Amino acid sequence: KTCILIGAAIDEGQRRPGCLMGPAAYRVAGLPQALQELGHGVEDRGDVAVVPDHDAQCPNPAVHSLAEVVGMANALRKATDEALDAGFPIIMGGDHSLALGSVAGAAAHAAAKGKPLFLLWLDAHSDFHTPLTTTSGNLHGTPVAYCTGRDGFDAFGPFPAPIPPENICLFGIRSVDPAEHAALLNHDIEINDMRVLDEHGIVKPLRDFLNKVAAAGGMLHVSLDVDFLDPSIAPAVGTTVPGGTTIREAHLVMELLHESALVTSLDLVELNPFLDDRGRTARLMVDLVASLMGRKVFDRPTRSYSGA
Ligand code: DIR
Ligand code: MN
Ligand code: MN
Ligand code: MN
Repeated sequence: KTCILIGAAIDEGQRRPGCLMGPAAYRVAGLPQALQELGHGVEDRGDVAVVPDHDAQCPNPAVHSLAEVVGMANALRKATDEALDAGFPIIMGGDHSLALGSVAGAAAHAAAKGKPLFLLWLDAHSDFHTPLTTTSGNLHGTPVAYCTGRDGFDAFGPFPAPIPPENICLFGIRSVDPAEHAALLNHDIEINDMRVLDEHGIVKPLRDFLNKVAAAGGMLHVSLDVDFLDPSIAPAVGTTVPGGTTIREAHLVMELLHESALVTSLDLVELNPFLDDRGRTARLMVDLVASLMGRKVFDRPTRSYSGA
């Protein structure tokens, strides 16, 4: 595979400065080398240039930094769509507001190819606010809602090909705001919160979803928020929530994704290197990407995802 690295240096989708150093931290932590060691080609396209959209408007006064977030979304939508023509895009964030662009780019690409797009959201949070319902005003809490085509995103333009809620899988969530909770009850999104993972483990819920993707012949975008991981192993994130996944669980997710051969694009989001402890979170994220891209201790017969 040719991995296309795209830097999305944005931290305005939330209020704690530092995520804009994420792309640099992934490079310092050796992401390009790890991919090369696995035999992949690597093309680093640098950090995308952002032109803030100062005409962007939103009726909710809580929302902040709309111009910058819309500017990043516009740039990343194009960059991700183009990168999908050339290889496997890995978007190095940056806070989760970047997914307002990356997933839109993947959706545009999938629509042009006549394929359905599926979305796997590895996160402590559901990110299902709209700009109209958010009380924090932090747009990193909104991308899943945008992907389904919900109202309130006028400043971003229409989502290219809204993703049917049943093609979206939230995985690892354990922090949901009241407005998100109410909206999720009205949408058929697959919700694997930590309770589900505690009860059934990682494998069954993830394989069920992957079988759905395979049966539909779909493309699969994976969005990995650092806070999917437990804060004890991944401290470099502004919104830690206790009770996250362990190192073993996270690697297992990545290995299952690799074996499925279904993943077509990836976001790495919310890493705040300023909060890290000697780079351990950045290095863990690099190791997880390596598992997703084929690193393993021993080869095992690959399970096929036929949708059966
Ligand atoms: C919270 C924050 N639900 C909000 N969530 C996120 O501000 O809307 N943290 N996405 O990572
Ligand atoms: Mn998130
Ligand atoms: Mn394309
Ligand atoms: Mn989160």
